[in-house]
Amino acid sequence: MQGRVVKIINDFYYVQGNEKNATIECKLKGNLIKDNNFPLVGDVVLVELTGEGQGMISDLSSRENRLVKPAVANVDQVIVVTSVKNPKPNLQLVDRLLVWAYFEGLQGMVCINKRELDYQKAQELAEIYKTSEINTTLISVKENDLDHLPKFFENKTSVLAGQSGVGKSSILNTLNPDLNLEVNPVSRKAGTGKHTTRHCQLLKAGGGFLVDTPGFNKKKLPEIVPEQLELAFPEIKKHSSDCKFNDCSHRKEPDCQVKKLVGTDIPTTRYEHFVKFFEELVDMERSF
Ligand SMILES: Nc1nc2c(ncn2[C@@H]2O[C@H](COP(=O)(O)OP(=O)(O)O)[C@@H](O)[C@H]2O)c(=O)[nH]1
Ligand SMILES: [Mg+2]
Ligand SMILES: [Zn+2]
Repeated sequence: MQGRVVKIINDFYYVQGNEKNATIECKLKGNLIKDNNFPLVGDVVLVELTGEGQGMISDLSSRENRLVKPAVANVDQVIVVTSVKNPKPNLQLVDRLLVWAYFEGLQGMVCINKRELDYQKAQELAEIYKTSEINTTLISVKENDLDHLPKFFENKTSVLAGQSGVGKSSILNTLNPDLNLEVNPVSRKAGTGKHTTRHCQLLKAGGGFLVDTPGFNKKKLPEIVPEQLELAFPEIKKHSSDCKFNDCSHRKEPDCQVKKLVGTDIPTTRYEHFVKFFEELVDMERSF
């Protein structure tokens, strides 16, 4: 049978076949070990059944893509989760994660949780990303207001990313109560939450596969040249051909159409993060 690796613990690989099948506990066949061909979570594999709920993995299909952190193969989408408050939204991290998704070749979207804590603020946050032409949705796990979420990840493999404490594990538990993932109160001292999600696995929820990640509060930029950065900012890219200089970096150049639109068509925080990331990339380039 064919299936998908959903979890790896030591040298046991847990493979899920079609929806009705239970997970098969597998070991690897010698040929894969000899060729150093070790499956990752997310890989599509061929399993020879050896007993009730047990088997041997004999082959793996070629990967569409693979992420290093989290280590998952065949991902379609990154859902960047943020909260309206508690913890305070870190929009720079949201934008960083969107840049990361873009350059991994993945679709990126923003999910704003805890909307019940401040409806107006939630709406303002959503406007930022809608203006930027990024798929955005508002939810509240607490008020069970997330029925509209599954349509975004049906039949896809999505990584849930974002600060700890924003409600990633809570989203998964609500969509699939069998998961019973650990949910931790946002730590009061730092308002940042704890890191509780440890090993990476594919979780079935809302008609798709999701990967919960431990909150990463930092993310390095991809290794790109600064001039590529605007590709990940659709609202900036859209106007860059109207700048006077065709190599305009939208920072100090005269007659920059992008700068003119900051605060209207281009949200201020998005522009600020663009400039910040651009300068980080320039520094990275210098250090090569
Ligand atoms: N007020 C409110 N709290 C929520 C909501 N969703 C999750 N939480 C709480 O936020 C805290 C962190 O949730 P958790 O799922 O562990 O976040 P994660 O670190 O992103 O996985 C927990 O105390 C949850 O009960 C929500 O919609 N509203
Ligand atoms: Mg969690
Ligand atoms: Zn410009």
